[in-house]
This record gives sequence, structure tokens and C-alpha cells, in this order.
Amino acid sequence: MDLTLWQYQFRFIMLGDSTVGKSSLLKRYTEDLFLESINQTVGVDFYVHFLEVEPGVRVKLQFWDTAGQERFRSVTRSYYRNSVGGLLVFDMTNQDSFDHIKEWHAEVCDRVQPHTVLFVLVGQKSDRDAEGERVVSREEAEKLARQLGVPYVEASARTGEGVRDVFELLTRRVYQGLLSGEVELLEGWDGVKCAAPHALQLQRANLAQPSTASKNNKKCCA
Ligand SMILES: Nc1nc2c(ncn2[C@@H]2O[C@H](COP(=O)(O)OP(=O)(O)OP(=O)(O)O)[C@@H](O)[C@H]2O)c(=O)[nH]1
Ligand SMILES: [Mg+2]
Repeated sequence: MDLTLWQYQFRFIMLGDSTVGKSSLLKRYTEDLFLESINQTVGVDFYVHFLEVEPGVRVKLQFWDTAGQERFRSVTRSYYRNSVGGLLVFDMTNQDSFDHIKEWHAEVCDRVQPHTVLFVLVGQKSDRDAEGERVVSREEAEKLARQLGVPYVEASARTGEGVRDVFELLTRRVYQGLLSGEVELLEGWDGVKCAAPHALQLQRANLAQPSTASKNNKKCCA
């Protein structure tokens, strides 16, 4: 399989306090590795992964892994605008990191206007739940997710549990948004790139005519 070929490119940004495990999530997803001692991110790091969202449709995912530390905020802010997806990450053993999620969400939404970013809320370090170290319950996190209008997923970069779900959920959400027209391809915006915009227009047109499709299906199956 030629991994350089892709039909779409999505840019995602990792958001959340320092040490919640943003870089660890990306390392697990892109390299299937976990490091007990991993360097704090300085400014912004960059990761790439390819995902087939449906047979023959390969998406190149570009991740901006931002530093959670406040002193890097002026650098990381410049990456918000050209992202189509955002992972709002907190550590379920760290109450402050959960309390700050609303601020991360508001900060990004304010700065990307008129664009929108599709989010997923991630409760990280689920392996520590078994050790009785969880301080943010699933119910609390789900309540916040409902308030923000985003899906919630729990994950552990250490064990790998839930990690693929996190990234695949967001990728599929953006892909569906593209097909439905909720996500637009705009001049001068790098959140999404499409190798064949004409093919996307055709797919959108087909989706917009379900009655024709079902009529054709009936004919075909009769
Ligand atoms: N138990 C456990 N520890 C984790 C998990 N994910 C990350 N860690 C640990 O948490 C610490 C911080 O992880 P990082 O991935 O560097 O956190 P970060 O959010 O990228 O931090 P910044 O780069 O400073 O913003 C490291 O010691 C990791 O080994 C996890 O799922 N479970
Ligand atoms: Mg990091």
C-alpha cells in the first residue's frame, strides 16, 4: 500500500493542561509506544498518521501537539485557526485539568471564528482508575461533554485502551461533516485539504438525493 496517497488531509490539534498525556496519546496512536518518562512538549510538535475511513478513502491526519504549559500559549494559539478537529484532553486523576477544559474550549472557539472546530473530550489515564486514583467520574465528564455538545471517550496511553476510538471518532465525525457540507473547504484555510474536490462535490450531490438512490436500489434488487 502506497502510504503517500491520500484523498483528504485533516489537521487536528491537541489541547489541555501540561502532563495530561497529549503527547503520550499521539505516541501510542502513531507508533504504538508508551514512555514512562517523556519530555514535556516545547512549543508545538508534529505527528502524522493515515486512516482509511471507508474502502478506498484514505485520510492523512496531521496532528499539532501543543505544549500545555502557559508560557508557550502565544505559540500554540497560532495553530488553532488552521485546525478542523480538536482533542480536549484532561487527566481523570487531576481535577484542575478537568476544570480547565471549558477554558480550553472557549479559547479555541473564540479564536477560530468564523471557522469552527469539531471536538472530542478525552478522559485520559483510565488505567489509574483500577488503582483507585480517579477523581473525575464518568458521569461528570459526560455532563460536561453534553454541555459542550461533543462526544466523550476515556482512554489510556499506557495500556492503549480507547486510544484508536478517540482518533477514529473524530476523523469520522469530520469526514461526515465534509460529506454533509457542515465542514466547508475554504480558500486560505488549511484545516482540510481535498485531493479531488470534484469527487467530493459528486459524493455530496449523491447524498443529497436519497430518494433517487433508494428508487435505483429498488429497481436493482427487484
Ligand atoms: N498512568 C498513565 N500515565 C500516563 C498516561 N499518559 C501519559 N502518562 C504519563 O504522564 C506524564 C505526562 O505525559 P505527556 O504525554 O508528556 O503529557 P502532555 O500532555 O503532552 O504534557 P505537555 O507536553 O507538558 O503539555 C508522563 O510521565 C507519561 O508517562 C496514561 O495513560 N496513564
Ligand atoms: Mg506534550
